[in-house]
This record gives sequence, structure tokens and C-alpha cells, in this order.
Amino acid sequence: MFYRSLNIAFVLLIIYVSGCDTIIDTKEKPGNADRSAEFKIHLIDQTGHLEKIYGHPNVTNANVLLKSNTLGEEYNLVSDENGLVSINNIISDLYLVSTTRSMTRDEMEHITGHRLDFYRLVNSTIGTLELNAGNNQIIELPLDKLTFDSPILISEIYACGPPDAGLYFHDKYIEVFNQSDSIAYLDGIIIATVYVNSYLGISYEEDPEYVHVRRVWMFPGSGEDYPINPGEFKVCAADAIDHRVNAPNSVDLSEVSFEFYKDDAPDIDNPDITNMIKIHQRFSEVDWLISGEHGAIVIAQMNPDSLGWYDEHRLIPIEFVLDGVEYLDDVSRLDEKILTTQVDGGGTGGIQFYTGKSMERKLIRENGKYKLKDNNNSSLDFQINNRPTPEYHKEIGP
Ligand SMILES: [Ca+2]
Ligand SMILES: [Ca+2]
Ligand SMILES: [Ca+2]
Repeated sequence: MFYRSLNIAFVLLIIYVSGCDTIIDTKEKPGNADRSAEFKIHLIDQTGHLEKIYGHPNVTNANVLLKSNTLGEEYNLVSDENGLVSINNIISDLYLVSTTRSMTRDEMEHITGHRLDFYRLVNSTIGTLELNAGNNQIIELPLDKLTFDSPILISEIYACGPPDAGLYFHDKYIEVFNQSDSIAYLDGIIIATVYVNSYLGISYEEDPEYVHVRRVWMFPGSGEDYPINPGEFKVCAADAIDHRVNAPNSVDLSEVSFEFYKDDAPDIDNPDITNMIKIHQRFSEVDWLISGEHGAIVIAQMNPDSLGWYDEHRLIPIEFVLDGVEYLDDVSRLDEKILTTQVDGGGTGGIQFYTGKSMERKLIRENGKYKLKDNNNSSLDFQINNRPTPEYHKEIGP
């Protein structure tokens, strides 16, 4: 045992010493072929998607992150028009490698028929690369998986109405959050309430392909008109007014980002606040509405012209759902869920009507940054606040 520890210590010492040498050598004599070298990594699409579009599998504009296993040095590289990444004067080592290539809307339209954001090609199998000096070579790295990460999450649902104001319920809202490290665009993203016909006892929970919805609205914009910055919250209010005028214990929503204005009803339109676009809601309902105690909301990214019909409600393919949250009057009754567990494994809530309480995603701190908890299970991901927190988080403040 002692011998083995000594042996490992000796090896580490050699790595450390040779590593120090290499850094000094590289700085003083760039291109020293004994210890550093030039490599090319060829990124090849194995999903067939790029080959179908461009006639070749070379992956251009891919981001490759290499991190030296011994010294921790990082290299951020981008592949050229031939799908090649060139690295000069890199120290021989085992490198952790991560490769990702964002898909453009044009490319996604070729693949799915829809202009979709947030898709990328990744390598899902290779975690490390051995780069050895004196052995200049082209290393082939396959991108084998098309994946999807929603930067936009539902961060808060305020649905129950304020206390001490009778049956006042016009202050409801939904809040969204940009979880990613870059600007995202809300343009065209759909907000819909999940529907089951509880009167007839019909549940669509088991529908494996579609979320059944009614009250379908969409953010305006034609692509890049409504940016949301990393870490930013945006509220869509039933009515974007200062509700404290009518209900002293309510909340001021007169300066939030978006408003649901139902133009076929006697609804309020704050001219200073951008209106959401109504895609589908019954004429007889006087405003955008979410249930006070038990309901579910999804956000989705798809062409609204492609929404299916079922009786008098609409269908969103589950693959286009960005996020979904269910809330229940009794959180222990997950058997009463109306949203498929593919989207939300649990349920938040337990809030009574007219208590002013709100459901907000929990805040976590990761590497000095704020993130919101998202395990696709709102039983675990959400907390109950005593007050709504429009366009901020309770733990951060307004
Ligand atoms: Ca309204
Ligand atoms: Ca308005
Ligand atoms: Ca909030």
C-alpha cells in the first residue's frame, strides 16, 4: 500500500514537473515539437441531418471545449467551413472534450417543418481525447445526437387572487425566466392552459403524444423582437394594471412586460404594455383565465397553424413543449393530475382561493450564478410564497 502511494506520488510529481516545464517552454519557445503539437479535429455529423441539408457531414460552426486533465487549461475552439478545428502548441495530455453545435431555424425547418430554436447537435459518447505531441494527426469526432434545451422556464404562477377583496381575481399572471447563458427570444412562444373534460370524467393524461389545451396565447414578434436576457424574469398579466387600486392587498402589475388583452370581450388594455396574441379561447370568456386552485400551464414552441383539434380544444405535440407546471388544491392527490408526467412528474400548489399566495420555482446557486430548480417535477421544484413576486424572485428581491 505504502509502495503504491509512493508510486502514485512519484508519477504525479513527474506530471507536475513536466507540466511546469512545458508551460515555460511553450511561452519561451512556441512550437516546441517535443512537448506541444498541432492537431486537427474533424467534426462529423452522424445523425444524417446535416448531410441531408448540405450534401456532406462536415459540421461547421461547432464549439469544441477542450480541458487538460492534468493542468486544467481550457481551449475554446470553433470549427471552420470544412468541419475542422485546428489547435497549435497544445500540451500533450488527456483532454476532457465537450462538443456542441447550435442548429439554425432554417436547418430545423428542413428537418421538422418548423422554425425551431434551442436545438443542437452534440457528441453523446466521447468524454475524453488523448492528444499526444509528435504525432500530428486528424482526429475524427462524431456528433451523434440532436438534443433540445429550453432556455425558457415557467418561473412563477400566481392564480388564487388577493385576500380581503371579495371575488377579485383579475391580478393573475404567469412569469417566465431565461435559464441560459445567452439572450433568448420569446417571439412566437405559446402559453396554454391544460384541459380535461372533468364533467364527462374524461382524462387525457394518458395521451402519449399530445397535451390537450384551451386558452392558447402566443408572444408577439417575428423572431427577435422580444429578447429575454440571461437571468431575467418576464410577467404576462391577465390585466397589466395597479391592482392595489381595486384590491389593497394585491399587487402592482402596471409595469410588467406583457398583458393578455381579449379584444372580443370587455377587457382592460393598458396601452403601454405589449399585448399577447390570442390563438384560441372561447368567445364567452371575458379574459385570459387560469384556475385558482387546480390547473396546469404549458409553454411550447411551434407554428400555431399546426395546432391540432380535438372536439373544441387544441392539441400540442409533447415534443414541442418547452416547460409545463401543474398545481393542485391538494398536493398529495397526484392521482388527480391532468398534465402528463412526461412534462411534469408532480404538482405544486396547496393554495386556497383569495389568499394572495403564489407558486415560484426554487432558486439555486451554481458557480456563483442564479439558476432555478428544474427537475421536471414541480412537487420538488416549486415553493409557495405568501406574496406574488412579479419579474423578480423572492430570494433576490425586486
Ligand atoms: Ca386582460
Ligand atoms: Ca396592452
Ligand atoms: Ca417571480
